[in-house]
Amino acid sequence: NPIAVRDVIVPVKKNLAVKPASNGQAKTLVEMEDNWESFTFSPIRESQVSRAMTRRYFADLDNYAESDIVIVGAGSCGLSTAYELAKKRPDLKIAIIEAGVAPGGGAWLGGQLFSAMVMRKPAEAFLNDLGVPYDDEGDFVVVKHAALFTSTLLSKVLSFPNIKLFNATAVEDLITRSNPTASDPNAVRIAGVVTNWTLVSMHHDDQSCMDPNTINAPLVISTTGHDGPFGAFSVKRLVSMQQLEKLGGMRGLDMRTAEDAIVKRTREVVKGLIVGGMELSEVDGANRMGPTFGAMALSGVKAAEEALRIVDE
Ligand code: AHZ
Repeated sequence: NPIAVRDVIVPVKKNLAVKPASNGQAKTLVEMEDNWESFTFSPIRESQVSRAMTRRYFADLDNYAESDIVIVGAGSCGLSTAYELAKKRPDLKIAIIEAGVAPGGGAWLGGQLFSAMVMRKPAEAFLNDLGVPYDDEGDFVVVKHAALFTSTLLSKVLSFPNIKLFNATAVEDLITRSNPTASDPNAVRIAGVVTNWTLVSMHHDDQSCMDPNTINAPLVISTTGHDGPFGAFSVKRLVSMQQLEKLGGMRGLDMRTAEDAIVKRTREVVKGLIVGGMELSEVDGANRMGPTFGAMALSGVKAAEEALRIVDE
């Protein structure tokens, strides 16, 4: 418990013993064409599917319980950070925790319900690196669909063997260790994250206490976006645990200043916690930028650079 039975499996009397898959050559799609009458899938038993999924998931939970870096939030900034880190350092174990089922945050559309995504120069360098095509409009470039950017970035990030994305999983708290300094005897360093499946996080009020899980990591990079039902998670927690006096609060929209500010200020805010992307606007009181995404990509590049500086210290 608490697991609901959703349907029953109807046993088929014959074929209960599943034969091992044939070792013959895999069929090509062309060979399947015009042969649909004789078409059949390889045999399977339901438990094989369950085990194929759960064995990997629990091995990943075990493996990533000690990670080198945890990235909180898989929006445009978090994914850009992950891409840069994994590209440069295949030796680091990187866990990404994303509260939503669908990773990508606000980067599936360019703005409002429009498709095209705008990036101001010089952020096209990131698109060139990824291999995402764009129209050059002078001082800015336009990707024909934001989903082309996000899906390309996501597919590259997920292909790195040293990255595991735990989606539908929320960071509920930060792990801290006492780290007193001359100016602040109550200072802490961040030493990992406390997680729970998001559906569980959403039901703390109407179910009995459901304790969370944990991931230890010497470095956490938080990119949870600006304040909202889920956003600005880590920096709000820094205030409630008295590691930041207060948040500056994101200011009104000004594309001209917002993007430079976010990239320049991407940094380690409290020992062991780098903040990037729009979450940072809440720390410093930077302007909102609206539907331009260059700062999210380059804040990710800067967050990765800061992280590697700390890791190599
Ligand atoms: O689900 C969130 C989203 O995918 C996830 N997230 C938030 N809280 C979390 C938590 N645990 C795990 N506690 C959490 N995941 O973080 C992701 C944030 O993505 P985003 O796209 O909102 O943020 P970003 O900083 O990568 O990009 C911001 C995009 C915006 S908003 C904006 C404006 O309004 O001005 N402009 C841009 C470019």
